[in-house]
Amino acid sequence: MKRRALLAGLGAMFVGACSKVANSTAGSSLLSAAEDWHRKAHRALSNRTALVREYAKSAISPDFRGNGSLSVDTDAYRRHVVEGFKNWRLEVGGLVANPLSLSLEDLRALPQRTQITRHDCVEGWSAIGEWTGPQLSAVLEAAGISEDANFIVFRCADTLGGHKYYESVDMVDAMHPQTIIAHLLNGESLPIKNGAPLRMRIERQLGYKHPKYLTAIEAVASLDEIGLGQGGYWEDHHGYQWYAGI
Ligand SMILES: Nc1nc2c(c(=O)[nH]1)N[C@H]1C(S)=C(S)[C@@H](COP(=O)(O)O)O[C@H]1N2
Ligand SMILES: [Mo]
Repeated sequence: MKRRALLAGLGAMFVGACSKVANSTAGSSLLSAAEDWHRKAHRALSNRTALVREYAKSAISPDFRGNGSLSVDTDAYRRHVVEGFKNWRLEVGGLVANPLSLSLEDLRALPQRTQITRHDCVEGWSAIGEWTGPQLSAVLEAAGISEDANFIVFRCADTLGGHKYYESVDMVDAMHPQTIIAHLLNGESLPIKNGAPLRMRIERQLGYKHPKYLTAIEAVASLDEIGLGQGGYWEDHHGYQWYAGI
């Protein structure tokens, strides 16, 4: 829906700009350049909705290594571990009509997607794993996501280097069919090192855009007021690019 709005916006920009210059010869070539640009923008956006490769079970890495935080150093988290995460909640809020507070059971009751994908970390390693969970799009639709939402912010339980971990994506990645809230890795509850009990899989993005220890999902119009305003822990504190598409 956002994609349509964005494309309509791009279209309107060109109608405005092009009607003034279309009558001259120079204007005609300008017009076709603009049309090319528009077509390319359209193509770039439709590429972003394509699926990433999915692998056979035989390709699964024997051990999916952990990276960044390998646990959460709080009493609350240790209590959740002891309780088997039965009191863990995922809050869904921000620009939504019906804020939600979901248990693992609630998430398991939604239609599930299982996908075997390759995770690529910018630090130079990859691993293939089978992830299962509901699509983020289903949760956002259940919450009644507003047309004014441009980004989804993911809040996490851990701190890394003294800062709360968080990340964000735009609506194209949020609504992508392979963007899931994973609670299983290779058919088992997520190991602690891989983000138990919940972590995002945003398969069109590099590893640091897949938040672990997920506590909340927030729909926002702008990232300016979130963290230091760059859209994520790595962007705010280490100068990483916000868009880490693959
Ligand atoms: N909450 C949280 N999410 C995180 C991180 C982290 O430190 N904390 N590290 C990121 C990085 S850099 C990578 S490569 C992956 C690692 O996922 P893994 O531990 O399952 O291998 O998680 C990402 N998500
Ligand atoms: Mo990473």
